[in-house]
Amino acid sequence: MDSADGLQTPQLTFEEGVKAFFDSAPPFENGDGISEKLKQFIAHNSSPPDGNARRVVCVTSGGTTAPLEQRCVRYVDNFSSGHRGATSTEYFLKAGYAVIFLYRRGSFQPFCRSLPDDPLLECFESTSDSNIRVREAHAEAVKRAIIDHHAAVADGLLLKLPYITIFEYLQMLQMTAMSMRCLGRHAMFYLSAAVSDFYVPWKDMVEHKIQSGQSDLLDVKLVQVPKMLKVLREKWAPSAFCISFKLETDTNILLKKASTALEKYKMHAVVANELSTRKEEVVVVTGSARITVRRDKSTNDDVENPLIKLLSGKHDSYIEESSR
Ligand code: PAZ
Repeated sequence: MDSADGLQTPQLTFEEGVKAFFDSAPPFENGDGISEKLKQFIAHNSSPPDGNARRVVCVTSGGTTAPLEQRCVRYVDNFSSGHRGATSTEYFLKAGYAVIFLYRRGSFQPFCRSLPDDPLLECFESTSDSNIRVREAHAEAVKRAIIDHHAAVADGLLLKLPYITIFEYLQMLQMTAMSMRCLGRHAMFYLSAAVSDFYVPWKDMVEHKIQSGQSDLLDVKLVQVPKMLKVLREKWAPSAFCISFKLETDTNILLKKASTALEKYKMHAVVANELSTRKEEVVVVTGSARITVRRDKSTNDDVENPLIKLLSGKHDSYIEESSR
């Protein structure tokens, strides 16, 4: 990449690129508070009052943004509604996992999928005596969302951590992974977030809103985000069971790209999905196997139901391997 003064910046090694990413990131707000929440959540689930230690999965969900200005008005976004992550979280909880839900602020939330777009305004109405009540049509969905969500949080089984930018996402993923190291093979990463491939390093970013009218061209240089899957596997949580996702719009390259990611980042499985059919079917690529998982339309099931059953079974085998 050329620097602003036109000189060539020397190529960084992978490790230098990772260091440069974190060194150049803006300060991580409330890092101590998040670290404390993670510590308590993991301690609670690894030695809970009932004595039954739980597996812990970190589900990443939604898309990261890459800001173009420090006082950000404009940014490059990554498509993801968060539906996959939110739905998967519900099925992981059902399967007995405790879930750290690392999600894009404003994206879909667990247990709220069947609520309308604007739940506050659409689910509630005022009564003649100026009270508020739930509209009959939404009563069941609101009740389920509140009961199931509050139960998961109150029982210490669901920890929700919001991010917006690629900086916040990777800082939190790193912190979460380091906190989960003590769980060894009982930890899982289910990385369904759509993560920026390119970003503007904080130190190269203009402070104020980019002005239009000065030129017909917007000249912004984006740098490749180091592939943190590799760092996660090798350094942050080397014993954890790791699943990443691969999204493509061209089905001709999807499985090849998923196999490459499996090998390159030493994932235990890569879930391949195509944009328009992602809610109908996915292909789980592990070793030389490619397993197609489809949703059961006859029961109006979610594709995440059989997917999480399959992956938690593979996680079982991974844990058992170590005790042989
Ligand atoms: O969030 P969503 O349900 O709308 O979409 C899910 C998804 C397609 C973002 C996810 O399944 C996925 O493939 N994530 C990884 C994207 C990537 O290749 O970077």
